[in-house]
Amino acid sequence: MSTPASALSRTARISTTAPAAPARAGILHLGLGSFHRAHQAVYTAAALQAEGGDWGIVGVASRSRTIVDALHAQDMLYSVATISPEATSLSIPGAHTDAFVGAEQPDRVVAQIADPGIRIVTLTVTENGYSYSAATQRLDLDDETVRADLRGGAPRSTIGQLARGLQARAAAGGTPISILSCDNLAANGKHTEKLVREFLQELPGSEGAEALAFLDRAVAFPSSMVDRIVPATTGELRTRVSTLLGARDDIPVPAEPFTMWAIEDAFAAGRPAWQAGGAVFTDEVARYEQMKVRLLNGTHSLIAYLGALSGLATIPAAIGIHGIERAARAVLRHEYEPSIEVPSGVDIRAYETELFERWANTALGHRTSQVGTDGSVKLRQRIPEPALLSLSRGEMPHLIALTVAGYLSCIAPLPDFDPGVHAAAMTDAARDRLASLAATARDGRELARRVIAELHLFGAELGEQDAFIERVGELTDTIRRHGVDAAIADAVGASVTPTKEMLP
Ligand code: CS2
Repeated sequence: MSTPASALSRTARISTTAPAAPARAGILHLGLGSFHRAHQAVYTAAALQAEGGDWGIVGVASRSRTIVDALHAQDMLYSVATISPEATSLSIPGAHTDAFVGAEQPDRVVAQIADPGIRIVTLTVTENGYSYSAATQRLDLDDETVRADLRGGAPRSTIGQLARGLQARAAAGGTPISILSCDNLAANGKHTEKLVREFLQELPGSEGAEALAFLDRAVAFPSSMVDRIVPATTGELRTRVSTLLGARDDIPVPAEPFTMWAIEDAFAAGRPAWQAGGAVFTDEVARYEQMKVRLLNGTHSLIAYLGALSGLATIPAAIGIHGIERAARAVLRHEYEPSIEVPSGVDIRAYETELFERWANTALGHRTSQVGTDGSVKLRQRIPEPALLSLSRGEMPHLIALTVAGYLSCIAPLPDFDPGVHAAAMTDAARDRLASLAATARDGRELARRVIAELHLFGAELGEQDAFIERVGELTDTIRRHGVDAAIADAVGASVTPTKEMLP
């Protein structure tokens, strides 16, 4: 996509920013998906434009060649289409210096982490990508890829790659480096550090000792909260962007206008001037993360499952339904908001108003099936703590129970229930396991008990909350017998009333 500036400026209603001058790489990014390209890459391009510096990004796609091949064919460029019902604007971040596929060149991932020129490794590998076992609350030693990585050879898991890369860096002199997680996980920096340390501790004898000492001395794991709604790219967007640009772009990324990045300013070897793109450096990342993961992501899951069960393809279509909007307002106000500490300077009312505007962005076409995908790992981040907090106050979190009932109805439908095409399009690592539990469950109550109390899908503590599990089962049965609208009416109606048996 070598597009002359004149071609860009001819695209009348489109505002574009010219790509920054190529820099030398200082960042290795694992997870070259759409989110990274519409978020960290955009902030990095702004930083390069404002202050320069050797902060170009080498992008590593985990398995697929699509983005890597297209980036190479397009001079490492692509467009971000910022889409609202009012306007579309295109920008071309231009922060990448190179890209490759990690599964094809795992040794190169290790070598890049060891390269002293690389001073930050950023990660967007999704909640699924950390090889974390909720059951043991540590590195998943039952995971075949982790076990193979521990045995040696070229590492394939993200944690294995980080650990082996840091080992190689330690052996090569131990230049300081920062590992920056940009995934929707509570305390994502500490979480990543804990898993890398556990990997190194699992190595035989003193094999991990040098790297562990290096971690103590010169490796930082700042936490960060990332936020921007980035739907999957469609063929329609590719055509539209190419027409607007007057040049072919095979990998444009659609994104909403809103964007936010809150980062703990604790880097071991410098960082780009990401504030030039609007990033906030703060000691309150944990609060930002909690606010975002519960208010935005938790409610997003509810909207996605209720929307899919209502036969709706997109989040804006779902939030346009009165009952779903009421459910979203109720979960925010009564169940998520009381569970968070609002970061200083954030106006929570304005934040919530903006959330509804963002979800209602009809031009974006964010799909219910995309948000509903991987619920087994996403919900674990979003629901157990606020649910347990409500329960400890003697209040039933009816809308969180409805979120779980919606999830079960979509991913593990009981034999006589068809959740529809949008639910069928949701992928989830736990789908087969849950489907086999559903196949022999008598009703929603039995299914909820098996999944929450026996499988501990949402952690051991929630597995002991009988009244909550009962409520999930009841709502699952309501969805199946009377439809999703009836379940919404039931949960919203009950949402502020403590159940009788919970009253002191
Ligand atoms: C969504 C997120 O897919 C999901 O689960 O809730 O991807 C959400 O769009 C982003 O976190 C917004 O920052």
